[in-house]
Amino acid sequence: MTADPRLTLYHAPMSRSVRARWCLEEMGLPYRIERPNFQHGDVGGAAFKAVNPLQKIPALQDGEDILLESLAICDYLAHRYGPTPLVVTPDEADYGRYLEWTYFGEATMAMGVNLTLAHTSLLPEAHRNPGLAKWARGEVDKQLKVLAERGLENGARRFLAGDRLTLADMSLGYMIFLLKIVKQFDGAPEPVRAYFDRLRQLESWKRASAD
Ligand SMILES: N[C@@H](CCC(=O)N[C@@H](CS)C(=O)NCC(=O)O)C(=O)O
Repeated sequence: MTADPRLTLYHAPMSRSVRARWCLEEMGLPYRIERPNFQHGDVGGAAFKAVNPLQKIPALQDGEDILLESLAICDYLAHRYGPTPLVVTPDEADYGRYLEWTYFGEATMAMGVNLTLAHTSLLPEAHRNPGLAKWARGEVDKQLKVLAERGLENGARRFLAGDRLTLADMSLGYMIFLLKIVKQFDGAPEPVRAYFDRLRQLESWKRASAD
């Protein structure tokens, strides 16, 4: 009989828990999935507030501890249960760009992507603001251009740092995934589209994003 896994991921398809699950899959760690009811504004109902008072997905339970924030969860798994090639270490040449792109996914890109998503799909039509949607989409376009030119060096780089899959790709890959879901990715620069095609062929991505 196998023991219950120590790690539990609170997950919803297409949400940021895909990042955490991608990391778990890539590292081959045993985990259990909990699926709170993903109702916007009241995820998991009142009971889920004990896990995440903001009622957001993902959350990771490790024994008695609960950790929030998708990229913090990835960083935690990589360091607590690593070592893993998913991390670029300070002695490697690409350490700086690894940090830059890992943070970029949530700190810079999320605002434009979230507003695009909200004002093109998520909100009821009467609450959408076309001007805001246009502005947000413009920000995202600039970011995708920078991702193509500075991040992927116009296709010369297969991954963002260290010439291998890292947490930086998990950070950005998920943002691109969101844009695709809301049909805002078609006009993206070619190196970014080719990059996402590479990512989504990975078995770990397929398992993380399947359901
Ligand atoms: N910065 C957080 C964002 C968490 C977040 O906003 N999660 C979304 C799904 S991607 C959510 O739970 N939304 C439900 C809601 O807002 O009601 C992270 O990276 O974990």
